Amino acid sequence: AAKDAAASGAEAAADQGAPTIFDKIISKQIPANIIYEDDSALAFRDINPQAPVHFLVIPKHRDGLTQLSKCNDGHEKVLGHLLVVASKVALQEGLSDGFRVVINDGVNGCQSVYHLHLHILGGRQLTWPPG
Ligand code: IU
Repeated sequence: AAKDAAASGAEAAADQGAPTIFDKIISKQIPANIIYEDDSALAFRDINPQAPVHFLVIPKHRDGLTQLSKCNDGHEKVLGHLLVVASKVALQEGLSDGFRVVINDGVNGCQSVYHLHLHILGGRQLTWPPG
């Protein structure tokens, strides 16, 4: 219940445009292991990796995308770009035998940071279904 309350609080803050920890990574206020950057996307290694390779791809301009379920038709270009970046960086990271892309959405999806992000996991045989 405490975790749910915390998640709802984070969601509410982000919806109001409050900076998230990822905004601070984008602005280089806090350090991250950045492995790819362009005008609209950033990829960096997850601080708590769940696989030998685990990185996140995020939009630099959140533009209302606190979570996937807040997207609209105007987000098609950036959403497509994030997937292209995910694939390019996965190959750059040596994941030629395959990888997984995950977007956690909301409380039931175990989302903890309300700034849209793709998880890319690989470097070992992954299992299915996820928890
Ligand atoms: P989630 O899908 O919102 O649960 O994922 C958030 C991820 O962000 C999670 O895997 C964290 O380990 C990761 N992360 C990070 O890489 N750097 C940070 O400063 C913070 C979280 I806070």
